[in-house]
Amino acid sequence: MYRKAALLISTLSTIALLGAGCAKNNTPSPSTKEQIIPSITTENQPLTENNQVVIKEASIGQDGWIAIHTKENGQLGDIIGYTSLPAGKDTKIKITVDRNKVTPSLVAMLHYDRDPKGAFESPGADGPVIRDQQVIMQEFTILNQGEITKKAVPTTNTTPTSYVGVRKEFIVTAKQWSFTPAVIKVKKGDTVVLKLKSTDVTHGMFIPDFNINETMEPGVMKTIEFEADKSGTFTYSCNIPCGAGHKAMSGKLIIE
Ligand SMILES: [Cu+2]
Repeated sequence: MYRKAALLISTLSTIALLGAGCAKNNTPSPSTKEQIIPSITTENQPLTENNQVVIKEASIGQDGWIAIHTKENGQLGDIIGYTSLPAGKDTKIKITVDRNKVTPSLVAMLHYDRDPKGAFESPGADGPVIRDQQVIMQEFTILNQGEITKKAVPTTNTTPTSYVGVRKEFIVTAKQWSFTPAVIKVKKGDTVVLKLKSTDVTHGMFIPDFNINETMEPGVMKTIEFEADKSGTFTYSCNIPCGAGHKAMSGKLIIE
């Protein structure tokens, strides 16, 4: 146990220090609901067949995100996948990544969800969570890297390639009488992931153009997924009568 703690300290960050402290003293974590210490714990793992990695454990004091970065030549690279991390602690968090960009080592990093809330904006408003001047991140190894076929990247061919859709995730919060975000923007070809939640009463998520008709119960997060296979501006609205302002409760889905 002690040796493991020492190893963690030598590799990374505050989390490791805190973790080791807890392990040695065998006392419960000092975190309270008001003050959750942001942390992330990863394990080396194979990439799953459906291109997912699993984060062992993560904690955050306010709603945020976990982003997976590549690591090349010792440097942090692009974000190749992310998922939302609601305030609190979560375990076994699955994140879909871009298989063609996976590097032998990946880095999981906590990010804030700042205004405009619900959409992951990085680079942009949703910067990394920083505590004691440290970014909260942890590196892990992809054990089956050798089996992952890399797509050949043409270096001399300058023909523009058509847009390859990516997975875009949004946390959509409903409350009397609006949706946040009120505008969701993606590109044609993207996979849209909506994590639906209500903070007051039962609402609905109705997007007739994509055959979506879901209820949003307070306190329950529901994840839906669909392909943005046509471009245009579509309306999403609440279809469960939820009070005086119900009819005005709508948002725009813009697919470019
Ligand atoms: Cu309503």
